[in-house]
Amino acid sequence: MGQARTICLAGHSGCGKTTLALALMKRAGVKDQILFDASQEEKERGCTIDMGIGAFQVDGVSITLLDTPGGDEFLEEMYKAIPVADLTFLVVSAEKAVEVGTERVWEVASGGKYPTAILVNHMDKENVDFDTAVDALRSHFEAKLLPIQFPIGSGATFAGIVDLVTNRPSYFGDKGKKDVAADVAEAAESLRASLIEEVAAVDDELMMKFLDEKPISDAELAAALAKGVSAGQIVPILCACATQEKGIDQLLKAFTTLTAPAVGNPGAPSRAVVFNLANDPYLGRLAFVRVLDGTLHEGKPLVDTATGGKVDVRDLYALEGTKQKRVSSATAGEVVAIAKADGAVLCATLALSQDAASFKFPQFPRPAFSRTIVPKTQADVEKMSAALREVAATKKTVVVERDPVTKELTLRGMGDVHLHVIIERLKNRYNVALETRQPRVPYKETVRRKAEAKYRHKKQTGGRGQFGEVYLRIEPYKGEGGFKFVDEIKGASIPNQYVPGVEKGIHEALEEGSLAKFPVTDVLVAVYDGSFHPVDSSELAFKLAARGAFREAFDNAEPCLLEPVMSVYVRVPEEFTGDIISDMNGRRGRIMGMEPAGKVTVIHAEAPLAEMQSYALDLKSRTQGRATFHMEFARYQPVPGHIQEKIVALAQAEEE
Ligand SMILES: Nc1nc2c(ncn2[C@@H]2O[C@H](COP(=O)(O)OP(=O)(O)OP(=O)(O)O)[C@@H](O)[C@H]2O)c(=O)[nH]1
Ligand SMILES: [Mg+2]
Repeated sequence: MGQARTICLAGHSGCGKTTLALALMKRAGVKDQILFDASQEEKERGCTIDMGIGAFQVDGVSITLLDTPGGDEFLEEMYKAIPVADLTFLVVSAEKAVEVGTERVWEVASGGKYPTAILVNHMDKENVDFDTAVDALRSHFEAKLLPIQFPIGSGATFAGIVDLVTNRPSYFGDKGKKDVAADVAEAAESLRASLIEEVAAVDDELMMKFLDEKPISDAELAAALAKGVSAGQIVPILCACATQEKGIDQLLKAFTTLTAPAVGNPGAPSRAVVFNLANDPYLGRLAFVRVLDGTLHEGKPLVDTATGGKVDVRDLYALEGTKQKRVSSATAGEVVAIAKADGAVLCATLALSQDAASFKFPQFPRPAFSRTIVPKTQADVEKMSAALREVAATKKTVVVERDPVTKELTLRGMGDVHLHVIIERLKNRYNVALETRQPRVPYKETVRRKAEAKYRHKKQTGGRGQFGEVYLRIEPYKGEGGFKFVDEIKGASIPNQYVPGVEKGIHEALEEGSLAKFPVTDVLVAVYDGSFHPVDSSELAFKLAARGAFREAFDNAEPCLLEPVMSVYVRVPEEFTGDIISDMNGRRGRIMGMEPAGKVTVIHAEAPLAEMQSYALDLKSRTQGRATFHMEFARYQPVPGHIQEKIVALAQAEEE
């Protein structure tokens, strides 16, 4: 992957990533308008929502920059960008280096295992101090954090940077100026000494020289540093001020000097990874890929290694700045977009053959905030599903699904802001107007004890009448599928040809219980007797009789409501555990276990879905956004009596 590098910018919201990206591209000579934060939804909010992708050249090396959002509900962009980047710059503010978003990036980057560097931005702000920021970072993150730059001045007097690898100062305004104040020189000297020692510690050859007190050249130090950074052993720290474009040249240089040329194989069969999908009004589904091996050629289809599905590589586009430019091929290391890539899905590995190795992404966050979506007009109903499908295909953390019990269409995402953005996007791009509301809880109904009933369906209307009589028994049942039908009919009291009608009637009755019209589950129904009429009996008559008998028996068998219980995992900084546990108790939750995981605790609890529908919002405000959670369906359990009464009363009120 010699001459192409991918650099990711990640960090807490507002730390200046997009400002930096713009400054970097401008400085690298991009002349066209740069389309970052350019969607209507981003413009309205003034923050990044979708990964921004831009490309430019630095010293003959093609750089692709991935600008990710810091907002916690748009977290998936980081999960897609960090793994494909040669280096991730964790951007922090010199004012407050460690914030929620900083911690989150660190977690996604597996504590620096994906090659990571830190950029201390906001160096122009009043009273900031580089050393203080470095100390804060060091006390939070366990890794070899090494400044490779030292700022000359800070705040209004941030005037230049000493490069600790070469021990040379450069001033932003005055290129010729080379002298440094004694205190800066001294601080830089001591940081450089520890840089050499720490870098030597991860490089055997350098270590030998260091121990033998032989001179180490700047080039040797730089090469060992790049190796250590690429291996995730060293996290270098740099500084800048994005708004005044200070430190930008130095940062551009670092994109190439801190990343060792990767060992991708340009001669190998082509293989690429889809790390981003976008919808372009002209180019259709745009699949951004990073080529891992070999060369991608226009017109040569690839297969998805997970499914074997074919993906046509019709039109290939490279980026110049943020503008698309047609190309006919792309080699290992490069980032290109495949247009009209209908068969491509997020995170897929595309290769010549299905046995090629798949590129691994970390486990994505699981969206746990659901809202029911309701189209505003009939026209919206028609356009809705295609638009929803397209939007959901571009995001791992947006799921559209139909609840099998309530039949409602739900949109699941990371939180209310996230879902709002999706709804706005559907309006802005597809002209589909949707409303959202809290989903109905998919309750079910069952019985607590055995009961019997008989029901005679008899109608005499002019010509042929209807007649069927069914005796049945209902009882609680724990077997598979939640239902069992037993034929205990003796002596043909119900002739064989009518038994299917009986079964149908029962199945229909199961669809809506008599408590609150929720489906009935966990029941066994045995039909043990009945009677028929040689002329008037029919399958329909027996269906109606069975339905009637079922309803009567159900009402007599102490029917009750069941509710879905979720298995919930909350990751929370220790200081909040007490609060989270007591809140969980208030939600009728049960704590199942607690496990420390570094500086956070993972609380495992079970709680009814009815109490968890706004948890994403509540948890955020309770912990200032420092906790995350996900939940999955565990099982159904009976609803406590007093709550059941309320639900039934509400259902009856709705009925009227
Ligand atoms: N004083 C000062 N302000 C800055 C600096 N960098 C960025 N800003 C300002 O901070 C605000 C947010 O900057 P963005 O670049 O949008 O922040 P971001 O990190 O991309 O934010 P998200 O996209 O939400 O993650 C803007 O008003 C910038 O002008 C800096 O170095 N110094
Ligand atoms: Mg941004």
